[in-house]
Amino acid sequence: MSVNGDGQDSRGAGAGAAPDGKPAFRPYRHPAAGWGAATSVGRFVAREGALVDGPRATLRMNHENTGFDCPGCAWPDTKGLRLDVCENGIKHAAWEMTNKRVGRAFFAAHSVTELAGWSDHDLEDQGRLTEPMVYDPESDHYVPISWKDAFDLVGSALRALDNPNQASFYTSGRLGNEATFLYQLMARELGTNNLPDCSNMCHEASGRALGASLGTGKGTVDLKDWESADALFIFGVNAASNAPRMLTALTEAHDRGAQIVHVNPLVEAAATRTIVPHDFVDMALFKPTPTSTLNLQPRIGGDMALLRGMAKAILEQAGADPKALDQEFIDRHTEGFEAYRARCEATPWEEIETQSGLGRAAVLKAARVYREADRTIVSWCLGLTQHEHGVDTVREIVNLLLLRGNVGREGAGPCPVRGHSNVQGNRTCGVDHHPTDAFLDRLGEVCGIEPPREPGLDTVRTIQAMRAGDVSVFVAMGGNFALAAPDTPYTFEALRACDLTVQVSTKLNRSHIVHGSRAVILPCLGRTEKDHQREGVQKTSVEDSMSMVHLSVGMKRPASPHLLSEPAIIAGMARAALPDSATPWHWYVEDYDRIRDTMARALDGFEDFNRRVRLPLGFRLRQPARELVFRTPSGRAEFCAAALPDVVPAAGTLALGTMRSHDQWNTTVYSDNDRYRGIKNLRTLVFMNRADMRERGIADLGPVDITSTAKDGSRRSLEGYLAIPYDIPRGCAAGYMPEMNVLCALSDYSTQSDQPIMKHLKVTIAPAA
Ligand SMILES: Nc1nc2c(c(=O)[nH]1)N[C@H]1C(S)=C(S)[C@@H](COP(=O)(O)OP(=O)(O)OC[C@H]3O[C@@H](n4cnc5c(=O)[nH]c(N)nc54)[C@H](O)[C@@H]3O)O[C@H]1N2
Ligand SMILES: Nc1nc2c(c(=O)[nH]1)N[C@H]1C(S)=C(S)[C@@H](COP(=O)(O)OP(=O)(O)OC[C@H]3O[C@@H](n4cnc5c(=O)[nH]c(N)nc54)[C@H](O)[C@@H]3O)O[C@H]1N2
Ligand SMILES: [Mo]
Repeated sequence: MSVNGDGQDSRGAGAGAAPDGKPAFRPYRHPAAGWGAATSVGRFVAREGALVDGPRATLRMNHENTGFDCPGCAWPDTKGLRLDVCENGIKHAAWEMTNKRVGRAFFAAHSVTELAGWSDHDLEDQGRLTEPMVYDPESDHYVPISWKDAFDLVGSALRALDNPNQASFYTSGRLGNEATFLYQLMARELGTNNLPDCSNMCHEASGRALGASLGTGKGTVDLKDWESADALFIFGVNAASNAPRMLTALTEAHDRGAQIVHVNPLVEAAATRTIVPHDFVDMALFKPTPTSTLNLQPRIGGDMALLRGMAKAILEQAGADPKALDQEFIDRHTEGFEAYRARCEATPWEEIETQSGLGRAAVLKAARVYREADRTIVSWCLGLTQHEHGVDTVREIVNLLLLRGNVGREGAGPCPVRGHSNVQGNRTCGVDHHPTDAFLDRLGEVCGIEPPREPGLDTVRTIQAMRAGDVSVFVAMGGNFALAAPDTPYTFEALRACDLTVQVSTKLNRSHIVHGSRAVILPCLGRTEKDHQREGVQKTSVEDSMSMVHLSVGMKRPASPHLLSEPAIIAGMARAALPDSATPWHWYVEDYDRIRDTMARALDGFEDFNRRVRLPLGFRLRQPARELVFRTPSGRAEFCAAALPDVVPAAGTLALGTMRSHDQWNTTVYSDNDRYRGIKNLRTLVFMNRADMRERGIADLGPVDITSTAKDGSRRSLEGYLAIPYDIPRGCAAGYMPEMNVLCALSDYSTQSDQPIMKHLKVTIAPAA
């Protein structure tokens, strides 16, 4: 592929591997997981040279406090089932444990301008970073720098700012709780709440909606609830690829006769059948278990109309069947029911059908499943959140649950599927650009600092501020900001406008190549590695999607003797930036128990942290809503009577959602294949309905140009993508992030959540010019 200096061509950022064959599409007809997954793992682990460590490491993954937490997704570990690992978790760990290294010789051999022409896959595939590097503008190379000099450089840049709000501190959801706590303490001691994080791009909408409805920003259910639910509704998640351990829960639910309804414009692999890889008998017999009892394919953005229709049906039935509603629960625990009922009555069925893209019969079918279940869990991921009306949609889930008292009891409740393995813990431990006064008061008191009170910048606003020159120092604890953020060229300009960019990373990526006038790469230990400090080998803690906090301990020899742990890097930067700080930064790093002791005093729910986190399965953070304690203004769970948004694409346009392939971890693309969707050797594609293709004269695998129109009328294009005829509703299209971030205008973020609208771009698609 021809690329310009940014590794981009007219087809977007070159994220993928060089394809090793011709693009091909053949629908996948096998169960999810099973032997396909096992074979893929074998090949992958061998390629990374993690042959010895790969399989052995997985045996140590997700152990009761003696192994490391899977660095992959945030799905909880099944109690007792220590082998509950998955293809993508193993790949993710093996990618970190690779034998490949990128050291000073590599950087001496390749200038940054040259590396800018490499694909993202090739950058990361060089292996683990081994020592701190600084950008040398004279030679256009990264050159080695000592840790001390690197910290001094960061510290002097931070000290030189007129105002601490000219710095912004990003977190990608991998960071352990202890490092997270130190990181936000450093930012606040400096005097800023500029703590953007990756949840600004994934579950911000869920947090805000659950906070407004239930007074807690998290889900209320745990895995035990999954084991006793009668009905499971799974909205907008590609579980077989992105939360594969959910497959275990789905097969168990199916085996005990629960109803499982998947709601997704695409029928993903998890909505068919699976062979759970650790079920050796099923594996040997090729025996799949169904993972779905009903699949509904709404239009993109049509979920809220479906949920509203289900609620309307329940309310209509309540006249004849008083048991359809849990009136006692509604009376005792909720607020706003009458307004919500009126809103449902006033929403005509025709509107529900048009906006959901589903016939009335399908909506009633879903309502019947809900009506007939005593205990219902509704689970969701990005298919619901990355929309303009993501907050209203999640609140509609809660509305529906409240109607039948499905909150605060066993086997029932809302359950967002979080992304990165510790993204939830990051928020709990203080990474929040909009902290509450109560949080800041206590932090200030316990840590003896004067925390800033004005809200900080989130991801979108950090990019705007960098571009405008209002933020000049950007620090990223992990992640790949340049590619993960929307509007790739704009984000690149923003990063380049900085005086200093600091990337704390394990692997080389685009964010090292697109940098400020000054730039440092600070390489850190990965979660799989042993973290030796003065008082011995350290453990860190993480929080999963269901609020379980437990320990993770690395077991592998570090990729290089020069790596530092994330807490040590934060402490190094903090000491250099805050020479007069009374915070005992280095004393904390000598023994993470000391950090935990402070966290126990500063954070709600972390009392007695060091003891409780050492219990065999860790401990569960209190969930007030689970106990029917609602920290809302009314003290009750609050219905939301928002009107349905109009999500029907204008004539000639399509709604396009960006998503991950099976062989990818966010911006890390392992290969150009997407097994469960039947794709080989291709990422520059767009899935379309066959009728939409015919109408536009587009052939199967025919080249097309895609143009998005932003809210402000500005246009962005990708050229030469290949169209794949797919089972997706008319008017809808889908393709891969991060390549398609080129199409997302930075200004197109939700007015409800400030999240970039990554699942609902307004596009036209035409045969390539
Ligand atoms: N292997 C692997 N695991 C991962 C990740 C990874 O990249 N690779 N990423 C992690 C992270 S950070 C996150 S946040 C999660 C993301 O997990 P997902 O939310 O599964 O991520 P996406 O790939 O964006 O898939 C979104 C799903 O939503 C559907 N969808 C799109 N639009 C709509 C809509 O309007 N309505 C409905 N109902 N569905 C819709 C798509 O068809 C797709 O199935 O996964 C985490 N786990
Ligand atoms: N169009 C579109 N864009 C999206 C999305 C979408 O659905 N559509 N999804 C959004 C979502 S949900 C998310 S979460 C973001 C993801 O955004 P990020 O979290 O910023 O990106 P990742 O690709 O997960 O980051 C990968 C990099 O993390 C570093 N890394 C890996 N492990 C560690 C570690 O242990 N420590 C440290 N310090 N670094 C490590 C490696 O250097 C690696 O290159 O992307 C968002 N962007
Ligand atoms: Mo995410």
